[in-house]
Amino acid sequence: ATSPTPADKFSFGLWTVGWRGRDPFGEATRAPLDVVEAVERLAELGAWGLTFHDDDLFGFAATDRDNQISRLQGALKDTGMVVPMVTTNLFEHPVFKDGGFTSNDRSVRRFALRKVLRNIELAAELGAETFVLWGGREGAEYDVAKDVRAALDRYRESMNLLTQFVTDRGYNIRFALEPKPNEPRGDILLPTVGHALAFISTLDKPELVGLNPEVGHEQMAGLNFVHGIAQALWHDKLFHIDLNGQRSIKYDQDLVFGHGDLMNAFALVDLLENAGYQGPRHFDYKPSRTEDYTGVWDSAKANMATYLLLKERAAAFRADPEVQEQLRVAGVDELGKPTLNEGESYEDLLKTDDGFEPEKAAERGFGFVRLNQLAIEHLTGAR
Ligand code: 3MF
Ligand code: MG
Ligand code: MG
Ligand code: MG
Repeated sequence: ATSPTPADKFSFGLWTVGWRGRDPFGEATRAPLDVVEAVERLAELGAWGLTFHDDDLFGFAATDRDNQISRLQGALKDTGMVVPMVTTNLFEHPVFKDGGFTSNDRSVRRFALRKVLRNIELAAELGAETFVLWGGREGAEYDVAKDVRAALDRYRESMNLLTQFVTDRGYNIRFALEPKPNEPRGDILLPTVGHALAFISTLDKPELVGLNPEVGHEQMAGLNFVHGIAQALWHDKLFHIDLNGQRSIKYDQDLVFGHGDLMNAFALVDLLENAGYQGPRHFDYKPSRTEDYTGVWDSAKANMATYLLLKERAAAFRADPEVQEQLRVAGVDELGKPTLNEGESYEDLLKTDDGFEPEKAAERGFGFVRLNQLAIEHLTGAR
């Protein structure tokens, strides 16, 4: 059950398996990875798709752009892999040190937009249906150095331009914003799922813009990722997802999926599999710096294996009659029932004395702990 197939829709960023282990304190620990090898290896492991930033494939200078694109296309053709999502790098080159779309320098903002427009053309050519934007440098270290309201105006101006562009060109592409609270900037704009959802509702074409939430990013802010994803689904805004692992509020760890908060990962897979999410299961992780290439491919495999294990465990949890009984005791289904009767008004409600006794109702034990223990027993394979 832990052998992935393309039907599972597992995809990986080229920058994930291709991460060379460079961090703020140390040099790279691994040699560069060629895109053709990345596609071939991932295909062998049962993945379905590869995603990339413009700079991952042909570098910022883009001197070898056409050749690299055709080498990628060749590998896709040979393996049957697809490119479901393309993204852009507006964070690495020093020109973006104060941001891309929201740099205080207007000439940088114009350059950033041109860079993105070009990469959207490439995304369309490769058949990608999602274009992710992670604004890692859209932020500040100093409160007096960034007019946040003006920055949001510029962010909106950029998103409105991009949605107009794909509409005019007839591209079948939607955008997914990726929130992150901090790192590399001291504070990043649109720091959480909730901030990004509110921003999207102010755009010209909100239907073309959704989210690409990342497990570790919400957890870096101390938030519950499953709650964030549930709300994104509720708003119909879960266009894409970055799966990985994070252990509490600290730097962005990008561990293998499930190697952080395993219980939250279990609940996440349960939610994704039962809420009708049809999009890619995309891994944005970093093979730890301690690993050689054997460790890189083992870790790529581990992401998919963990997802499939959790999917199997979640299905067993749902099918267990004891769990079903405990869900009933806990009132989990009861919350699905509207609070008022059909056609009932607040006047009716005010008039009704349904004999409710607060003291009596307060005696109810919800049995949530027993329910959670049943989840743990399924998760650990004890049931
Ligand atoms: C950084 C990230 C990014 C984004 C990517 C967009 C480099 O913390 O998560 O990875 O995911 O830029 O897809
Ligand atoms: Mg990240
Ligand atoms: Mg991360
Ligand atoms: Mg990410």
